Amino acid sequence: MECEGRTSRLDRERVERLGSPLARRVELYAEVPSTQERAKELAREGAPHGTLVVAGVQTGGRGRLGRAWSSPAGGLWMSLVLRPEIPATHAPRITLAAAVGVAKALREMGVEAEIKWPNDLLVGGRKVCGILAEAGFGRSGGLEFAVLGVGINANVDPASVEGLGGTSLRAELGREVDLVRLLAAVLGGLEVELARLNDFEAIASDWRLLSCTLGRRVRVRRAGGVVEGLAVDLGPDGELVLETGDGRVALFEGEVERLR
Ligand code: BT5
Repeated sequence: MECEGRTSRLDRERVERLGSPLARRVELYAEVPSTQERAKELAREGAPHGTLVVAGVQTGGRGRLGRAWSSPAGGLWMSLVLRPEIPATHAPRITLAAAVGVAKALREMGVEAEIKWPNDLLVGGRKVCGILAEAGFGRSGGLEFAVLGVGINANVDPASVEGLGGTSLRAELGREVDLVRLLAAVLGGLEVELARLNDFEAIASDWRLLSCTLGRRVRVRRAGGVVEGLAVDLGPDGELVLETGDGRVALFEGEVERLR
């Protein structure tokens, strides 16, 4: 099966020839409700580490907290089944590692991607990629699997994401992106970062360098209300540390807005 993007396509043979340890098993769809849901199904059925689900279009793509993720033709919509050997408490590191790995891959392609805490990749302040990591725990509480979803607006029509504050690689680079090459670069970046999940400081220091959140005054909306302050650091569990008028506050979830 082949999936038509706009002019690039996800060619099954080329995807299978990637030879990445993160593409040991591949399911490729022209269209699927959500690669994330499909990968979770596979993970629960025992699919091995490195099972990749990739689609040309998603009709029910989603982000965090059940939000919709727009996934028209031309994008790279993918989810990976991971079985990392890390304690369950380290699961939040997967999101950070993935943001670093994908940001580096995009930079190698000439796109100045920056990480907005916790999981967005922006170019010039516009979102080009969303990352969603979800963990599955065993009965004993150990981390059984993680499903890592990455959605990249590669060659999507900019008009379809502009209203969402998004941009596309094609708009930034002024040319079409080869989706299989992009996939290879992303898998390569992820492989490097995921191999060092037990070395949080290495990932965190790269995250800090790539971040567009640290050093800024921000307003964060979260379940407990709104907090404003100076974003000063990334904590050991991926939390954003804010310096506020009432001292330091660590945030584990929320939406960041930059203040001028
Ligand atoms: C995310 O959520 O950024 C994670 C998105 C993960 C998508 C991938 S695609 C492959 C896999 N399969 C899935 O079903 N999901 C994963 P969040 O931080 O909650 O951001 C969602 C918000 O981003 C939405 O509420 C919109 O405002 C905005 N948005 C939606 N689609 C967008 C797009 N294509 N480009 C830019 N922004 C978008």
